[in-house]
This record gives sequence, structure tokens and C-alpha cells, in this order.
Amino acid sequence: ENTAELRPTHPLAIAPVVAPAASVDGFAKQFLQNLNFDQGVTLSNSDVNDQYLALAYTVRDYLMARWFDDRAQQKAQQNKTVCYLSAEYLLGRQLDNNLLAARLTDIATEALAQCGIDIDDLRQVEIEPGLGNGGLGRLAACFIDSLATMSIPTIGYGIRYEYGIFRQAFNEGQQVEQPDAWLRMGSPWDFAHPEAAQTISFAGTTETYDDEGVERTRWVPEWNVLAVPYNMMVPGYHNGRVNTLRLWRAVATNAFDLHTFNSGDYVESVRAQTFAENISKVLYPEDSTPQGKELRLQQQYFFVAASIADFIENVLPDDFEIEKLPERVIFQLNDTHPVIGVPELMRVLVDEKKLEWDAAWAITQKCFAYTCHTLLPEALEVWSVDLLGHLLPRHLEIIYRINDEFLLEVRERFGDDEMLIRNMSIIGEHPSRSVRMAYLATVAGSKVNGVAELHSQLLRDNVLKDFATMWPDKFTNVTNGVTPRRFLRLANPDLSSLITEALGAGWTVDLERLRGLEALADDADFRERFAAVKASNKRRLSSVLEARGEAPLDDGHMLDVMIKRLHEYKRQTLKVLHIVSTYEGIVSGRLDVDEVQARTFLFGAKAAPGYGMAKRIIHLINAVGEVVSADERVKGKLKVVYPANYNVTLAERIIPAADLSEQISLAGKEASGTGNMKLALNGALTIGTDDGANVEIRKLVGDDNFFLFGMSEPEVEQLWAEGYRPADFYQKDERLRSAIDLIASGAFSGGDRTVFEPLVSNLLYEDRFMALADFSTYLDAQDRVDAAYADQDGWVRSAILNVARSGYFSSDRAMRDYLDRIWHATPVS
Ligand code: NTF
Repeated sequence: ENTAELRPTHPLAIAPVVAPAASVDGFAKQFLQNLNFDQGVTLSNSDVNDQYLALAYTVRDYLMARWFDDRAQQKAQQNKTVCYLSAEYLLGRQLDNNLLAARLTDIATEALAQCGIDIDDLRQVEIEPGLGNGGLGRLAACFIDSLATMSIPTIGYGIRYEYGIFRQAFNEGQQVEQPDAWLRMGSPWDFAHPEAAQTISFAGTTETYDDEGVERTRWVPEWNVLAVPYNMMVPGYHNGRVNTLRLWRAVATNAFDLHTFNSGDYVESVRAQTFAENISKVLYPEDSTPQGKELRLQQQYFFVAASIADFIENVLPDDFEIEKLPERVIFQLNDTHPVIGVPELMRVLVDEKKLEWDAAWAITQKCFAYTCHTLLPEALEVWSVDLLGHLLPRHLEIIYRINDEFLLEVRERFGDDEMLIRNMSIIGEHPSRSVRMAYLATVAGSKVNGVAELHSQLLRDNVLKDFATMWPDKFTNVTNGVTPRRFLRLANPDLSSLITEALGAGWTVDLERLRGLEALADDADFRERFAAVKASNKRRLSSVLEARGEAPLDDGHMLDVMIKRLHEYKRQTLKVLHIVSTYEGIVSGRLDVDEVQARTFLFGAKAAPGYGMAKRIIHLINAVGEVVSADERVKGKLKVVYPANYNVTLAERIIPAADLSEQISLAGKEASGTGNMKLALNGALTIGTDDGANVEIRKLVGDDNFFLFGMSEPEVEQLWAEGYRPADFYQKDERLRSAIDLIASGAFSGGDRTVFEPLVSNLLYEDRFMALADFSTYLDAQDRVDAAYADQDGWVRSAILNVARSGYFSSDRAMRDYLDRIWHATPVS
């Protein structure tokens, strides 16, 4: 690559790029060199951040040659590339992952030890890039890991937010948000490429013009911004492959102020440039509830337009025939956030490449596929026509034409059924004119997939029913998966060693091999060792919590975890009602405290800053925790732990320690869940509803090793249809009444009844997610949990079976499914 346009004569300049020697000495030498020449310090003058950065640079150095090779190969070969378009990548820390992928962990540990440095101290320094909210962003990160490990040419495209998901703190039990300045101490894992910047335009008008006898349309934008790519390495596990994650940062163009702010006020016009740079400033912290803000649409168009242009201009060869685009790329739309890419590709093909509309549309339809990640109506993005037309006037015209032609097709198929036409139109009329992005994606995509079997079924039956009738073959399912490298091999080293000892090392890339553990569930010696690993993971978590100023975990407690975004549909409140009910039972004498199974309830959850009810629930959890954990009548049997700022790094410590996994969403609301998979894979037993991927987990691990409760999705539908009155359940169930009354009485708010009143009345009179309806079966299921836990041998056996039967939930399998059903791309050798 170095020699492409230059004519070097120096022998070193002609030689291929090589990695440093893969030895302790080679590593130490490179590390010290990076410390000296990149950080500008000697070892004795360096601090821990210098050392961390030099270590990161060193790991990079080992991956670099492979990265060059893989990019050159991508350009040279005519392989189809998966372009994963995602507004979020919740990556987690990079150091350990990259050390593992490059087989450098032991070498680096020893080399640093010889420099007098404990690598563990450096691990702690890394601030994780939190460029995502929750499941959707973490899924994208798992997928690119698997694609690299499977040698699939992939580019992950996204946004390099300057501030990722906010840092959560608690002030008197209430969430406060702080900015996440993750770049402050340096960002050793990415490479800026300002020379490869794309200019991205906004607003203005459109006009028609005569192009040698052909009438064409062009967009005359009003302002623009530079999209500067930052490349990150995505190394495959032990296969030498290094793919690229390309994240775009917004930088003002020089022309910006001259064009729009030509006021003669130099200082003001320079200041105004920062307007454009706001585009990549901050991740929107809403999970599943888009706000329809203009800046967000700017972000979406910004990264998608830059990505499409980048692929066409820089990845495809110069003489590429654009008609063949579908042979070379699939743009996978991670939810509706990148869907504006559909009219953008049409604009590029029709306005710039001057293709006929029909030809352009045929290409576009083959180049996109759409993954839907939700069922909540409020999570389906819509953009007001006014806003979209103002920001992207040409795209709105294109969307209108796509819609006109689509609705003609609907009429041809189904006749002039005006109701149906209105329901299927990409443009919604009520409450105001808007573009329904999920519909646009469905019309444009070659395939539409849900993320778990139940979810995909409900998409076909409800949310996108008419589209599924029209195009049954367009719809498919790919159940989510998680990367076993990060969430088992790295997060749970002791269990990994135990598994490798039993089965060999191949499971890391072939997770179905975990089936081999089934036989060992009946082996008392193996059970003992498995239990010892769980106990040691709990101790490790306990020290992590202590270091954060939390109370340590008590021995003998079942660790009962609920870790996920705070959302009403996920029903953290139902979990709180269980805790309060148990507490109330002890205090009132209904339960004998000496008979109660000791439990630590661990929560991890952030709430969207503008989501009032979710924040109240956080407050309630903390308030209940404070009272329950301190009440002597409980004799330390119930503890609530809620560490602030739950993130990937903390998840990696909690998951291996968990005994019980709470997956208690109302059936039909959680599209899939992925925390459920990570916990089962690490030997936690699930208590859960028949929702999302829980359904598949239960089928695989077996009913004996899973605690099912609650209404099924059809039962939920039926209860709604009959008219749901939560207060009836309150009246009927004494345990429920006592628990709610206790909260309402002010017992957790210093006697102040007003604090949780909105929460209580919401439960009693609205309860959209039917927590009260599922309360009694939930408590029954928790009784079954206690009984099962009392038989430790049986519990450990079930935990082993959970691990053994969770291989299906590897993101490698999910990638195989995408490849077979949607992408049809093949690995490179
Ligand atoms: C989430 N969706 C779903 O709520 C989870 O059930 C699922 O596991 C993940 O996606 C990954 O598929 C969203 O965050 C969003 F934004 F689509 F609503």
C-alpha cells in the first residue's frame, strides 16, 4: 500500500509492513519505544495513563500489518462487503479484547511485569467508549466482532460522538446525569483521516435543469459540514483478520461561515462554525423512545450520507459500474436510524450518476435490508414532513415519489381500498403529516427481520401486517446473539478455563460445543468446581463494588440481578414489588425471617434524562434499598445494591457472578433481549416471561432449568381487549395490596406520601405494562426459585445445563443466519 503512488528506492520502503516480534522482549521494546516517542516520557517519569496509552499503541502495532492487508484485499477482491449502518456502537473497553484477539495477553502481561508495571492497573484506566444506549448498540458491537472472527469483509459505519451515554450518579437516590468526556485522556484506538473527509450538505432548495435535453433535478443546499472518518480496528479472534469500524465526526468546513454568516463579524462567524460541529457532539440518550429532534435527523443523515459516499468513492474501484452495486454491498439498517440512506442512495444514483429512476430503484432495493428492534409503537421513528423537507428537501421529494409508486402497487394488488392505502402509506397524516421510517425501510429493503422468533412473528402479525401480506418472502427472523469472546472468554476467565479443560479451546468460535458440558452436569466433582467459580466471581464482583463505595456482597446470598435500561415495559417495578412484598411479609410476621432465602437484589440501569416515570422508579429502588437493607428485623437477609452508571465494563463483572437473571418484561414488548443470553451463558437461571428471546432460551435450556411466569402474549391481548383494571388485582391479592400500601404510606420516603404517589397511582389506574396482573404468578415463581436454590446441588446442575445449552445464542450463529437469509456474502481466505 505504501508504494501505490510513490516511487521509493529505499529497501525498507519497499518491504511489507511487519508486526513487532511476538515475544516478551519484542513487546517490551515496542512498549518502551511508544512510551518514549509517542507519549514523550521515560518509564520512570510516566504515569499510569501514559503507560496505558503506550500499551494500547503497542497492541495496535501488532495488528497494523494485518489491517493493511485486509483493506488492500478488500479493495483488490470483488467480494461483497457488509456495511453495517448503526447510529450506536456500545463497544466496551478495547484493551483486553484486542490483546485476546491478537494472542498477546500473556506476552503483554509479562513484558509489563518486567517493566515493573501490573497490567491490571492499566486496564482500570481505560474509559469505555459508550457510543450507544443499550441492547441495540451492544448488539452492533457483538456483530462486528463476529463478522471479523468469521473473516467477512465488513465495514461498521457510525458516529464518533464526542460525548457518549451520560455518566449516571445518584443524589439522594435520584439519578443525575453527567457528561461522558470519554476522549479526554486520549483515544488510542482510533485513527483520524481528515484527508478522507466527506462534505455533507443540508437544507436549501431543489431545482430542475436541462441536462443535454434531459430534465433533471438537483439539490442546491444551504449549508454543509465535513464528515471526518475515524477508523477503529475490529480484530477477529485468532484469525489474523482486522476489519474496520469507521465513525464519523462533524467538523466545520471553511466555507461554512462565508456562505451563511457573511456578516462582516469575523468573531461571530468563527463562533458560528461550532454549529456544524454540534452534529457529532452527543449521543441522544433515549433508548426506544426517539424524540424527533432536528439535530437527531442531522446526525442520521450526516453519518449515512458520508458512509454511502465513502463506500462508493473509496472502497469500490474507480472504474466500477454502479449498476453492479448490489453485487458488492449490502447496507444493513440497524433499526430506522439510518433509513434516510434509502432516499440518499436514490439521490446519488438518479441525480449524480444520472440513472433512470426505475433502474436506480431496482438497485436500491437490493442494496438495503432492515432490522426492526422494537414493538413499541412510540419507538417507531417518524419525522415530520416539515422538518424533513426543510433539512433535506430533495430527499423528501424522493420519498414522495417512492411512496406514490408503492401505493400504485398496493392498488394493483388490493384494489382501491382507501383505508388500506392510508394505513400502508409511508406518509402518515395523523396527528400531523410525517414520514414513517419503518415503512420506508420495509418498502425499500430486500429483507426485513425481527430479532427473536416471537418478535418476528408479531411484526408479521401486527406492526407490519399489511406489508407481510403483500410480500411474505421479504420477512424473516434472525434471533440475536452475543459474542462469546467478550461475554464468556474475557468476562469469565475461570469458567472459560474450566470449559476449556473439559472440552478443549474450540468453543470460543464454535459455541455449540458447550453441549459437551451436559454430561458433566451429573458429575459431582465438576459441579463443585463450577460452584467454586461462581463463588469466586461473586467475590470479585464484591471487591469491584467495594472499590466503588458500595457494601460488599454477603456470603450465602443468592445474587438476583436485573441489569438493563430502565423502562416501564421491562418492569423494574414488578421486581420492586417482589422485594417490598418479601420485606413486608417479614415485618408483618407473615413470613418467618429465618425461613427466608437470603438474597442480594442487584440493579443496574440508566433512565433517559427526560423520562420522568423511569427516574421515579430509580428513586423508588434506591429508597426501598436503603430501608430494607438497614432494617434489623430483616436480619441482613435482603440487600439491595444499585451501583450507579451501569455500563459494559460493569456488566462484565456482574454477569459471571449472577445466580438469577430477571427477564420480566410484559409478553409482547421486549423484542429480544441480549442480557438474558449473556446471563444464561454464564450459568444464571432465568426467571422470565414468555417474551422476546426468553421463549427460545426456555425451549433450549428446558422448563426444569427456567422459571416461567406471567401471561402469554395472546393472554395479554385478551386482557386488554376485555378492559384491564389494575385496581381489581390490587383488591384481589392481599400480598399485592400490602406491598403497594406500604409504598403509598411513605415507608420508603421518610413518611412523605407524595414522593411516590404518581408512581402508585400510575400502577393502580393505568399500569400500561400490567405489572399488577402478573404479580401473583411472579411471586409464585419466586417461591419456586427459593425452593430450587435450597437444593444447591440441583441448582448448580441447572446452571451448568444453562451454559451447556446456550451455544445457540452466539453472535457467530446470528451472523451465519444473516449471511444465509439476507446478505449472501462469503468469507475471504
Ligand atoms: C432493543 N431495541 C430491544 O428493546 C431489545 O429487546 C433488543 O435485544 C435490542 O434492541 C437488540 O435487538 C431498541 O433499543 C430500539 F431502539 F429499537 F427500540
